[in-house]
Amino acid sequence: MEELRRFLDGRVVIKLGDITKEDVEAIVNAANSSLMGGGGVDGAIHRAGGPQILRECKEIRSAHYPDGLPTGQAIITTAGKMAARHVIHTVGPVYGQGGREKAEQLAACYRNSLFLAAESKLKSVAFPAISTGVYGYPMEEAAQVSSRAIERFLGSDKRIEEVRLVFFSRQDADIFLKNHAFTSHSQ
Ligand code: AR6
Repeated sequence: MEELRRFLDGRVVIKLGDITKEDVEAIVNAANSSLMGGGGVDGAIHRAGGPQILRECKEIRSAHYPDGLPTGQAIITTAGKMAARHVIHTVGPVYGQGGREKAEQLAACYRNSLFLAAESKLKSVAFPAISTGVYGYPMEEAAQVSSRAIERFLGSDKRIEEVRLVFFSRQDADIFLKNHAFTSHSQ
């Protein structure tokens, strides 16, 4: 897993690799509102973690979200067989009309996932680039929205020590690094 850069006094790490291998307290899943699994990073997380994750998602659906998890919200399960201890499942927006609303929903995914991690006393969280695969959000725009949301959260809440942004391809990482809105670099 290759580390590319750090921002915000080292609290944000940009990496290249497969998020299912990340050794952090929580990895974030780019799920859909059914919470029943899917393709992309969602499929990879359920495969790597095993059936326990789906069992917990089903319980959470029936107890709290019979109609599905709304876009922008987040829930937490254990991580099954993965190195991480927990999975935070969030639902990104499907890109399309209503750019401002989509950006607000994408920012909410990052904010709500970080808040849930902090409330659960988890100090390190790894994110994939939510919505930038099947859901079609351009990486250039997602880079700005996600970095702003992360910086704002970390500025006002000191409980999370490390946020890793894990990109699956070098090309995606490069687009992120050209378009992010982090205000301070460190290393
Ligand atoms: N590690 C890190 N990043 C990954 C991995 C991985 N193992 N696999 C894919 N990515 P996507 P979305 C990147 O499509 O756009 C699912 O079917 C990928 O290159 O996984 O939010 C769900 O069930 C891309 O940059 O999520 C939903 O129905 C990013 O992860 C829908 O897709 C997100 O791509 C969600 O779509």
